[in-house]
Amino acid sequence: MTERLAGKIALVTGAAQGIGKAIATRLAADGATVVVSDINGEGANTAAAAIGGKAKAVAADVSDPASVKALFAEIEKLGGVDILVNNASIVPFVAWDDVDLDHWRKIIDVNLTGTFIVTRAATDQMRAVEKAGRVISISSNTFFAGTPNMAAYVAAKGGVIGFTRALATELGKYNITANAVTPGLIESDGVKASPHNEAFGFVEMLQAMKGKGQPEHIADVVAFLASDDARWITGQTLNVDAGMIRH
Ligand code: NAD
Ligand code: 4PL
Repeated sequence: MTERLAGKIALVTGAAQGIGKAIATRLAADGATVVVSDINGEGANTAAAAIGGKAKAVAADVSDPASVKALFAEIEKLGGVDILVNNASIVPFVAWDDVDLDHWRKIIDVNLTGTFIVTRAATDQMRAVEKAGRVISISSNTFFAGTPNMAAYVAAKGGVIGFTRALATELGKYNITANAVTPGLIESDGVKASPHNEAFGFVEMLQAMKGKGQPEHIADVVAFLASDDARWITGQTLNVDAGMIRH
């Protein structure tokens, strides 16, 4: 598409499928070297092969510090990360009556603590080489809507927004920006295979524009936030949902 990310190294977590794969594809199309990471190593290999060129698959579980340490050792060999996209998450559909402590802990562990673990390692690597860095975290418009059957997820996604605001303050002096994106319902691989796929009718009724949200709608906005055009934006949450939420 462009060469605006030429020379940059981007890490996308949860990039074997869905929104993460679309983001990795778009950043590669803009000229970045993309590390396609996922807990599903086989899926990451397939996605990286489909992207081709400079894409490289590295399996990692964002909630496992040892696994994340090994991931960043690989990225170090490439020259160190410039752009981090925190995309990996579990997207549950669990009725409130079934939300127990085990579920709550699992969702907070992967979706919020995983974001912290990867961001800690990434920003340390960015600072070590004094790079202008980007941290872009995928939250969700469920944080604004209080969407049903996702209580722990909504809490974790709110945590990602709070973390992003604090991170922007902490990292501005290092020329690293931190922003969040809140997609609405997107027809990703995960959603297509889940009960969320039945919600499109209701969600489209609330959207200002009609149609089903696609992974590329999110990838294009992430590519903008990763680009030099977005250099004066930090600590922000960009809502990308065809106008379902107005705030
Ligand atoms: P998806 O389920 O299709 O893909 C998620 C990927 O993350 C999978 O490949 C999975 O293996 C990986 N993953 C899960 N746990 C992991 C872990 N511990 N470590 C590393 N990778 C892990 O999901 P999606 O719909 O493409 O969602 C992508 C992002 O967008 C998520 O952050 C999700 O919360 C967010 N989001 C999705 C929607 C939607 O409607 N699809 C809406 C708003 C926000
Ligand atoms: C509006 O993030 O944003 C369902 C499932 N509906 O994961 C989401 C909406 C889902 C969403 C989400």
